[in-house]
Amino acid sequence: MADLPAPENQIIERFGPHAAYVPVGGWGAASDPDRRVPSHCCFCGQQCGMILLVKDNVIVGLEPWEEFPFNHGMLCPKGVNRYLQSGHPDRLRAPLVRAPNGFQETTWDDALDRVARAVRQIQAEHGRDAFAMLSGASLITEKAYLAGKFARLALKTRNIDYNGRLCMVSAAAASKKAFGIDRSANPWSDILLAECILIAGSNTAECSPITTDYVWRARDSGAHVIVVDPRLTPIARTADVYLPVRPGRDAALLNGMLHVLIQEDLLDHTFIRERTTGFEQVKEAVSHYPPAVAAEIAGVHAEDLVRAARLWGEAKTSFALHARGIEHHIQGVENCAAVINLVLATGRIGRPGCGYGTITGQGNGQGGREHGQKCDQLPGMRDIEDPAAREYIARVWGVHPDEIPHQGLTAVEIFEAIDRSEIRGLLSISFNPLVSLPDAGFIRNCLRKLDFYCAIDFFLSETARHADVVLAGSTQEEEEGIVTSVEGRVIHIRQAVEPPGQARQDTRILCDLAERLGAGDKFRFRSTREILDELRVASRGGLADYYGITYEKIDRQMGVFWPCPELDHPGTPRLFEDGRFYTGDGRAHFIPVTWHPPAEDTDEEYPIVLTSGRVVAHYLSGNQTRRIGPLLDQTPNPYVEIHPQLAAQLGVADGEPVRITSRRGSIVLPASVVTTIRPDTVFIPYHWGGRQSVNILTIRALDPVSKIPEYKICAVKLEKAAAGAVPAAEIASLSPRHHV
Ligand SMILES: Nc1nc2c(c(=O)[nH]1)N[C@H]1C(S)=C(S)[C@@H](COP(=O)(O)OP(=O)(O)OC[C@H]3O[C@@H](n4cnc5c(=O)[nH]c(N)nc54)[C@H](O)[C@@H]3O)O[C@H]1N2
Ligand SMILES: Nc1nc2c(c(=O)[nH]1)N[C@H]1C(S)=C(S)[C@@H](COP(=O)(O)OP(=O)(O)OC[C@H]3O[C@@H](n4cnc5c(=O)[nH]c(N)nc54)[C@H](O)[C@@H]3O)O[C@H]1N2
Ligand code: SF4
Ligand SMILES: [Mo]
Repeated sequence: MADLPAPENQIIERFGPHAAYVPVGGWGAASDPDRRVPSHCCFCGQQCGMILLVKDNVIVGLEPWEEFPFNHGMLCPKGVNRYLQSGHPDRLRAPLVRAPNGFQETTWDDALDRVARAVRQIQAEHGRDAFAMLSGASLITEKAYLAGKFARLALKTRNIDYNGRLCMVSAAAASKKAFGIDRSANPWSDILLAECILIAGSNTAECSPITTDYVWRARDSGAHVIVVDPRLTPIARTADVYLPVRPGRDAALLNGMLHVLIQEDLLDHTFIRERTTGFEQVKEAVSHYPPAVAAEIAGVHAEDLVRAARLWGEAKTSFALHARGIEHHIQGVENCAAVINLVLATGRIGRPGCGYGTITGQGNGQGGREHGQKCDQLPGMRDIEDPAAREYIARVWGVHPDEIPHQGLTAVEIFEAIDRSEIRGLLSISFNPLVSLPDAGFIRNCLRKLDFYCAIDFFLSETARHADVVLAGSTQEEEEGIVTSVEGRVIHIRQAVEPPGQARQDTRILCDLAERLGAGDKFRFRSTREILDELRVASRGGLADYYGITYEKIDRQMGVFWPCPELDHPGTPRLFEDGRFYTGDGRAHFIPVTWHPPAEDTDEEYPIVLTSGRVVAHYLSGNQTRRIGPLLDQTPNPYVEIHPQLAAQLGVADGEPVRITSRRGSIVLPASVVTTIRPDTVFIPYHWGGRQSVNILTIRALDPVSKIPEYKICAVKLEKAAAGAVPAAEIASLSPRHHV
């Protein structure tokens, strides 16, 4: 593999170490490729445009795609290094079956027959819903749509859910309630026009690096920035007001800000009267949060809270952004609603420079939550329990409405049903739950209880190591398709290479399995284009209407924002411009919020708050980025961020091992002593498995509405550990065999 270009060949933008780069001359083996394929990053929801350089069926390098309007050629370190995934020696090249000493390769016929046999046997003995499916939002939308249809018509199970359940669902539920639709309301160009930007629970610079560029460009034009985060993240360092909230106290803090807006009459009364419902109830709810009370609960200074409220209230335009920091809570939906209440009270939505959005996480975090791989959803963002929706989708699929199973269990609930032996078989695609779900000890036991487990992946993940059959699937760049980015912009993923060896395209695997399960006639797709054509019709008339979206139109327009109901419709970059919302009454709905404590608050025995999240170099469970040398070098191992005061109490110096224990388990990690975290809180990045996994400690507590886990808070105790107690990366059993 070629070396990275020397630093002098890079223009490192002003962003410092967590930078977005514009490479000069490209990355990797930029010379003499067979083809240049303009496409998008396979990682996060920013979905940066980039030109893939292909030689001999391998992506060997990248060039900036300057014309793509979202990122103008800029990439973060993950994007810059993504090409190293192609042709990787760890790549699964044939299906695997469990053998006495690990896995052995087999033929596709044998592997698929085994899966079909297991499905039939388990369903005959325990009922159809005893076989479950888990899917993912890294998948292109065609695959996501196919997964939902496959579960309902081929597996005939109600139990399908997806990894967006760990990610997007709190924001989705709040947006659906307040606006009647679940999409960021604005194109990101509106950020540039905002006078005030509120960022709550988002490590923007590391996790949505291109969004940082928008925020900082707005700042250069005079915008004020407010950041709410228990850690002084890179974006927080450049904020006008930084509110170092104690984890799990956002609802009180945000209610406190609205209290100030009401008291100081910084409201848009006309908007509230003509375009909304429910303000009086919200006014009553926030009356209990005067600044002193809210600040006391939130662990911030009351003056800062008031200053933040005034900056928001006095601005003429504004943009509110939030991410998992306020969403990964048992109060996740209410936290999002509390942000929306600020937006509605000041009437700042549906106009240039006036916006709101959750920052989507996974590559297809948006498109992956629209077309039916959620347990409660049918394509087009339709409700699976709505009789009209069932009837419409049944017609598109050529079945009777009664043949579509009803709502099933969510991701964590599926594991709880496995624990109760109600679910006996599992098929997963694009999901690594052993690393990513909370309470990893429990999840591991569930995997052991399964009668049969099949994983579809292109790298052997920690979870796939528990499988009976592993099907060698495809990466993002191995099938043509669409993805919907953070802005709601539908973009075109071009196929750059074919799957290597015997590996197969994910869509073909699902269609082949459907054939063996007796549903082949519903899965006769010869290409993803044919899947998109069916999806367009299936979504027609739904909230997420894609009928007017084709690959060619996306190419012509550099993306199409949905809804796009007709072929000659240009798409809808900014929602609600006509003043109407997608709710039954056409108005936006205020939602009253009352703060309540987290599922597991600190006490004498477990006195410290543990929170978790990400670093710039790694992606999600790390199954992809831990195999890429430059990214692994940047952050080779997890660590625990500790404030110097707490470190002194523990007698721990930077780099020394610390044992972190919760009621569910215990791990040892090196201390990273930093002044950028609250002294009552520690932080661990979650991209590692085995004994390095923070999810050994986290709690299996769910938001009652969205069913998202409370990853962002549990109670722990810390002690200095013996020298040498930090586990080495578990190379043989749990970590990648090679990295390139
Ligand atoms: N580098 C990188 N980028 C990614 C990803 C990745 O794995 N790596 N994953 C993508 C995905 S799927 C997602 S979901 C996004 C996630 O993007 P983010 O949500 O920005 O990332 P996190 O690190 O999960 O958490 C964000 C911040 O929440 C803060 N926080 C913790 N508890 C609280 C709290 O109670 N209140 C508040 N206000 N803040 C709190 C943390 O200190 C952290 O800085 O990133 C996407 N982009
Ligand atoms: N403690 C803690 N835990 C967390 C979080 C946190 O902040 N703290 N964040 C949560 C969040 S927001 C998220 S999104 C989840 C993510 O958790 P997961 O979804 O489990 O993590 P991924 O690494 O995306 O796992 C996806 C798997 O899909 C594979 N894959 C990717 N693309 C494709 C494809 O096109 N086809 C196929 N067949 N396979 C593919 C990858 O190789 C990988 O093995 O983690 C959650 N877990
Ligand atoms: S990981 Fe996200 S920000 Fe980084 S290059 Fe890829 S899409 Fe862009
Ligand atoms: Mo996520």
